[in-house]
Amino acid sequence: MTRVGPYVDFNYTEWAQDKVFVVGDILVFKYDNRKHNVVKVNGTMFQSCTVRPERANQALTSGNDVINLATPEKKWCICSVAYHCSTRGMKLVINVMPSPAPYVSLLGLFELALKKYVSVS
Ligand SMILES: [Cu+2]
Repeated sequence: MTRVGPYVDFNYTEWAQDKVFVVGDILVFKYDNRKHNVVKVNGTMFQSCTVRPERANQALTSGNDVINLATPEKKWCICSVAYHCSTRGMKLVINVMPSPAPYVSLLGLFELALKKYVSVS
């Protein structure tokens, strides 16, 4: 489980840089919901810190928001309150990697192939 604090003036991009997120991880945003929110946005909205109304309606506002990282993709989240995103650094982008499971089965295939080769020779 990875926790992201409710910090303003904190460099989330830097914080996320050395963290590896994989499918199955859970991202928890804990914050004072009278001051902040969490909006999932796309890359363009992330860059400009603007949120289209339809996204704003889907803002997470519980103060204890759980995001299941279910698919390998880039995820962008910002706080859309006041200028928290553009001037206080409340924006987070992470890269969700595929879960290690496929590599395990690939290794299994490789071992099978290796055994077959050995038995033939
Ligand atoms: Cu905020």
